[in-house]
Amino acid sequence: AIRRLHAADPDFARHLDHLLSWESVSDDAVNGRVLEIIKAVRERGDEALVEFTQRFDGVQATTMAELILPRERLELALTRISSEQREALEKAAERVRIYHERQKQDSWTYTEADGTVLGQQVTPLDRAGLYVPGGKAAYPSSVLMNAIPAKVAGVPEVVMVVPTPKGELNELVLAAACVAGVDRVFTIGGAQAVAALAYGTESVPPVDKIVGPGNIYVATAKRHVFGQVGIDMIAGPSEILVVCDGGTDPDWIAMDLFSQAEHDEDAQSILVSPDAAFLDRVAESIERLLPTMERAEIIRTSLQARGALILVEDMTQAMAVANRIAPEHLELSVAEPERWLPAIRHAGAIFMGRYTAEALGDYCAGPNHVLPTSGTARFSSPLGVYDFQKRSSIIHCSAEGASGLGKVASVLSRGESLTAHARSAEYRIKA
Ligand code: HSO
Ligand code: ZN
Repeated sequence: AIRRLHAADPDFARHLDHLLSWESVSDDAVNGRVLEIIKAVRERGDEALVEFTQRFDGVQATTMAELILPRERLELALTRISSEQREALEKAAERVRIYHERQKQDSWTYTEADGTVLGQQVTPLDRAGLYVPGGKAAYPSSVLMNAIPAKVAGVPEVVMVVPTPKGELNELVLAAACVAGVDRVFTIGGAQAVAALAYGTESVPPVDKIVGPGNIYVATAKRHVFGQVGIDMIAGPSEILVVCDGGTDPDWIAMDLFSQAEHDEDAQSILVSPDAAFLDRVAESIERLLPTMERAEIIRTSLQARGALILVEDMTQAMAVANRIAPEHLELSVAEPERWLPAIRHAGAIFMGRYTAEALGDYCAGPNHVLPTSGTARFSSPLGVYDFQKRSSIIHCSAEGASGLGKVASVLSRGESLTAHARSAEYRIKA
């Protein structure tokens, strides 16, 4: 059964800390292997890539040419899926695009009285790399969520890598890549694909930033190439926190908890409510519905290991618990969600009201489903267009402006004993 916690329990804070604690595995053996792989790809390029792909993915290819999918192959994938699937992908992509258009940052300038102009110029990255996992977590929806913001930002080239264990292509993933506007796909994966994207090989162009989820080898490789390229956050297991006032159908809430639990055994699903009888009813729904689930075993393990039903005094206390958890997904399944929204300080995405299932946000509402996990919503934000844009400062001094600023810079630079700085500024001071 899923654990029950009571916020009035004097040990509650300790129990909650324990429940939330999550050690992202860092394994010395994995680290060593990954460093070797990166070194080999840097030194031997395509040759090493092909070798690793044969060895780790069981792929027959003997040249990199066989591991490249042109845009036409993506278009073919679009004809191989059902029209229902195609329409759903296109609808989702359109909504994600419209939402993300709003995130675009624009360049700006302002002019001072003496004619000096100051500003910020926003530019997209030249090239972004998208990692897509091959195995059970190959999500076409994640292709949309990672590639569309890059395209909206104006990134000219989005390169995708996806391993094909035993050479098997996932048509839905390729179709999603097509719809999202991915420019090139390489059927490589693991640390070797990350290394190729970071440093480039004869066939794989080096990118400026690598985004997308992956297994421990991929995550470890991303950490190692950070600095050479940018990376997105390293995602932990998926989480959902539902806050419910007791007025929602308990079956709906149970299924919302399952929807994250089914991602993997380490996923975390928590319900908080001030209504003890409601918690009983949800517990009953969980027991009744669980055996009907295709992924019952994963869900059971996840709920047992990391799930909880938490009884609180009132909604104010529920908000405090939510902020302590800083969840990736927060459902406010209550009568007046707007009333509680201002009290939420930390959450990746907030799902308002009884009708907004998190699953809608995972696929097609519009906002991104790549969100900060493991409490990192305290200091970070959903993946967005801004992750594929950067800013350059603009300074354009008028003669008068340079003269005025020259005096300030001169004093400060002499204070730092940097006389070239001082004289450079002083040359421009009007006599
Ligand atoms: N809930 C996941 C995203 C996803 N759900 C993909 C279904 N497919 C992110 O936490
Ligand atoms: Zn999900």
